[in-house]
Amino acid sequence: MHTIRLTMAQALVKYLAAQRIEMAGREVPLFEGVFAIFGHGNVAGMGEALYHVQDELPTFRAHNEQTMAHAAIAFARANGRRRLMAATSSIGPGATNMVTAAALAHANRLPVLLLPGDTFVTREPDPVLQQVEHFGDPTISVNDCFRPVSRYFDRIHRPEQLLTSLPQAMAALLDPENCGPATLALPQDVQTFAYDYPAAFFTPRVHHVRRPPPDAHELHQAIAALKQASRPLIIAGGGVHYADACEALAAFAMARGIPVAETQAGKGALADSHPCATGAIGVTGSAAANQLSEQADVILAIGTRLQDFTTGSRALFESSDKTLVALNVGRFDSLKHQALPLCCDALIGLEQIDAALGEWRSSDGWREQTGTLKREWSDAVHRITADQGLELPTDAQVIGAVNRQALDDTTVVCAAGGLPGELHKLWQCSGPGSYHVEYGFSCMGYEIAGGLGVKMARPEREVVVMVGDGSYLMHNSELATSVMLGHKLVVVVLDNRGYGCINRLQHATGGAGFNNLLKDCRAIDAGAPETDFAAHAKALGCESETVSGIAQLEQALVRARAARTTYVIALETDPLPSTQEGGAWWEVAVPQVSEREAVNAAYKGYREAKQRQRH
Ligand SMILES: Cc1ncc(C[n+]2csc(CCOP(=O)(O)OP(=O)(O)O)c2C)c(N)n1
Ligand SMILES: [Mg+2]
Repeated sequence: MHTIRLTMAQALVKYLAAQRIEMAGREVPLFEGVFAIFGHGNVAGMGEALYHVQDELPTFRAHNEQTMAHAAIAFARANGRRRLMAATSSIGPGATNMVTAAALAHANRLPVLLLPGDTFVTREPDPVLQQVEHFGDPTISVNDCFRPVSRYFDRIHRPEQLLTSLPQAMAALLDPENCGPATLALPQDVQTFAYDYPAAFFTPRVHHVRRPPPDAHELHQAIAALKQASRPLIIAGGGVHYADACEALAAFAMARGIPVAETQAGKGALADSHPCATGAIGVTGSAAANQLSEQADVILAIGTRLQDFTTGSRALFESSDKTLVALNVGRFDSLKHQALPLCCDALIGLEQIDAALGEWRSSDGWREQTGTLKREWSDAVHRITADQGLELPTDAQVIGAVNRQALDDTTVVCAAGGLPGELHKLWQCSGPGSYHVEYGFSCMGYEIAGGLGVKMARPEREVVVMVGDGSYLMHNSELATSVMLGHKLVVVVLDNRGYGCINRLQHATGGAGFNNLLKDCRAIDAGAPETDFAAHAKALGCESETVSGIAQLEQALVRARAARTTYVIALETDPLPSTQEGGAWWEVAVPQVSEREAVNAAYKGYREAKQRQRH
């Protein structure tokens, strides 16, 4: 047998560089590259190995392990889960910094290969710098924190374990049903151990993402349910995008006269101009989609996890006279909410349903109602997002400005705060790829790093990151990475001086303003610092400016587009208003007893609202 003598780390990167995938008829590398922050846990082993493969597998230096992994995850999502990145860290804090990113990828069913360094398997120098010693179990290291947030986890104790572990890791990353983070913990000594690897292990391999077909019985049941429907509705989730089924969905909805509502991950499946596009569904949904969901007789949920924001905490479309069909590539999701399961690939499922439906269409009245509600909602959006000339504009008005300035190839990126809800309700999508909001984990600090990952995946697109002051202050350092790599972002910072959405939630649950807006926080007499976001971004190498009001913002966006490097625009906004139109109830637990009358009143309202919830 022909063998090649390599260290474990050299073999690992050589294998990654040999993985390929077909995208749009073209064979391309599966891995774009590796984000890396080195320390003693990976610099000698992984660092040396990566140095030699820079042409096939580039290394990108970032500024924070969590956010570099966020960028890697965003890259995979913007590539429809078909192209990937890896992230390698040192041991200890570098490794645990990536745990949050692993959880984010897990919740969103997005692939990322995490390669944290680990302590010596020989244990000879123990305890090494940054080792957490577990008194009762020396086999545990901090990397065991990755287990509950990884779809695949292994610790490579011997170099030859790569031969069996790497193919499994690749399968987990590319499996549409169990897609998520794969973590290979790499003890620093084992990274450097040599082994005679079979040369065949490094033969280029072209991967293919499986498209599981439906079970005949489940398909039959789903078709029978749809054929009886006169008021059908489709909920489109992220799975529609990942199955590349957006076009098929648009054609199916049009031909059959079915309104389509979208989840956060599904948004953009249809362009807003599509006659069947009724906007967002759920807690942050459009009045059109939510009203239609209440009145629908059959709901076909495609590629969605049916999380609380989609179902209004199970109070939105849960009446017993409704049939829910859950078309999902994962059995786990297809069984939720007592749905009729249709467990298969979204594209194949749609094609087979369509082929069996004959002349069936929704009722004339339903299609008319869809058109009316769509028009009414569209008018509302224009009204809500119009410039009112306010000194402190609302989030909605800022969204209007950014949306008016956006091009067809603009992608808006966001994750946490008040913005995701407002964007879900109000952002008008030009089609697939135009909307990238991380709302499975809604992780503050994903925004800028996520924007970087999107830009790396789709350099031809304009990437606009919308971010609150809180999220910006939590993680902003990948701005410097975007400047360094020449991946230009446009970043709009909405400074409402605090955690605006949580302040609103606090009041809605009867609480007093406390520890959210900066003015309500413990501080010395001089008060909280007034952060100069434009100056901060400039210090990181970006171009930047501060503007006041919507008109100035729109002019600044034009300058930002013309700029060569990442451009940050900061403006002050009003923390109090949020869009009241549309929306649905969301369950947030309210204290059962309190000395505050407002809390007791909120609890009463909470109990009443829970009556509508079905289990
Ligand atoms: C990492 C993380 N910590 C805490 C939260 C809870 N949380 C959600 S939004 C938010 C405030 C965000 O503030 P900002 O970015 O300024 O947006 P705003 O609410 O003001 O629109 C907080 C604390 C979270 N989602 N993620
Ligand atoms: Mg804020």
